[in-house]
Amino acid sequence: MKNRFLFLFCSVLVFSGLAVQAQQKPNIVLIYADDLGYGDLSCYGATKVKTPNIDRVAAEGLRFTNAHATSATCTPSRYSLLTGQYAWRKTGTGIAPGDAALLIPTNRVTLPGMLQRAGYQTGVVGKWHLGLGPKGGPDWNGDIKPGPLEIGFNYSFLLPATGDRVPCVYVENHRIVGLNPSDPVQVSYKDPIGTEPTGKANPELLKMMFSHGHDQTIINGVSRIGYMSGGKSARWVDEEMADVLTGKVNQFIETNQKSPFFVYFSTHDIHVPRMPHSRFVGKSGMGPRGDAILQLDYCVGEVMKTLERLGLKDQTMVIISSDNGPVVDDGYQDEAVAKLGGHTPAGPLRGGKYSAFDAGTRVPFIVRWPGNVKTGTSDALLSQVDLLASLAVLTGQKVGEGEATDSFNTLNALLGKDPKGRDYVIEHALNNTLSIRKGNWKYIEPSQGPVVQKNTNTELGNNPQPQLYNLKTDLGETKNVAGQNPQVVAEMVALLKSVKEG
Ligand code: NG6
Ligand code: CA
Repeated sequence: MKNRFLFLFCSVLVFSGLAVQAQQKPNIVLIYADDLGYGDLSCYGATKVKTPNIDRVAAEGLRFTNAHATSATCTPSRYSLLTGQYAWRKTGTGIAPGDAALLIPTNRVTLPGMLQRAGYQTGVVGKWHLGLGPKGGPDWNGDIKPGPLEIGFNYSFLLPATGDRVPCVYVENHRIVGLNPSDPVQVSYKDPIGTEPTGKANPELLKMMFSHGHDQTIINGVSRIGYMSGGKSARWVDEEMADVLTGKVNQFIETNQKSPFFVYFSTHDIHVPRMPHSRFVGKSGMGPRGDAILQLDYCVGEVMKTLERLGLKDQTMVIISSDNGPVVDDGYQDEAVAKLGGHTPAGPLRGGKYSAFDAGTRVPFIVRWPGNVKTGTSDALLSQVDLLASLAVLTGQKVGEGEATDSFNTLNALLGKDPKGRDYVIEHALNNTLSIRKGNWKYIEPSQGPVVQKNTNTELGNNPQPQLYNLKTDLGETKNVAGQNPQVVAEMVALLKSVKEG
């Protein structure tokens, strides 16, 4: 009798546990901005530019002050986000050329693949920059695979690499959109291809002049990195890109509204070339960089409206973040420097995109899921590499032994229940310099890399000596206190060594 009672009692527990778990599978919308800095949003203290839609998401959700991309550039950050592994463990995961092969192995657990197993419909829309196709690069005029569909996405609509790299066409699932087979796309990152003008030879044809690099094939009046010929009917129009991508995200949400869905909206904004729609031109007073921030904010608003219209706003977890820190002049003369007007893209932090200083990787990070994520601000230490393990716990999935080994479950921090978060975070910069954030400390390992990247005017944070900063008293990393704290330095060296070997 007693046993039967116990059995019943346990069944009720198990049953109600499952019920809770089923309810807890929210839709997940991950809006991943490009090069958006810690100080670029008004909810993060910007006063010269206003981002009301993103601010609303933050006001209704949780805004993190100490969240990090894993790297100060795009490709490695995205690699880590999707695989739960630090990109620096694998060679060839630096900024990828536009004709790179798919960097993510197809036999490994990925964030979308894990969610697919949990019953999600998974989609990616926007910048990819993780390579496509087999070794040697993709067949642009045939089936472009392997790609997102082979690593766990049900749907993809991509800029193959970046807005400033050829080929300047959209790829939907396995095919270039709108390609005329009699005008095949050809791409080269070595020698010029075709007869089309380049920025270098014909600068008079440009709508926007380059400042460094970006002087190869001209597409839509903007010269790019790399050479391209053909595919005339398929070429994108930069000024329409934000609307095109947002439309695809909204369509994906609409199509999949009945099943749990995960959509990775990887915006082109606010990366170069900054060519916002005419609706935004001149509206920020800060030139195209500021106008692109307004455009990004608008896109977030449009996605939120779609969720609202479909009655999904409260059963959807919305995450907004960025792949790396900010850069002002990233290769085009777009007045970003001249019109900055007192705006501080990195907020109080030092460095920026490419840098080992904190602005390289400390980025905006906002989570909204009413009733489940606390509202307010959290100082918990968070890393994007943990999304895989954390969302696996949220959706009741197991990550196998030896898989996604750098990804830790920090779900409670994400939900606002744990104010501390991770014990430490590893950051990776352009020259492969690694740093650690732990407690109040920031340690940057010795590096022979350049101190400053002149073209972008970025302090890279490289120093042949070990650097240690106390971010509690010196958030701007101005005073290297490694000499005064040999014990702390030794601990950091040991920790970094163990993570590298792990
Ligand atoms: C750099 C490009 C820069 C940008 C970056 C990648 C030059 C001179 N600079 O090499 O413009 O494209 O790569 O940015 O070519 S990221 O956000 O995708 O990492
Ligand atoms: Ca980026």
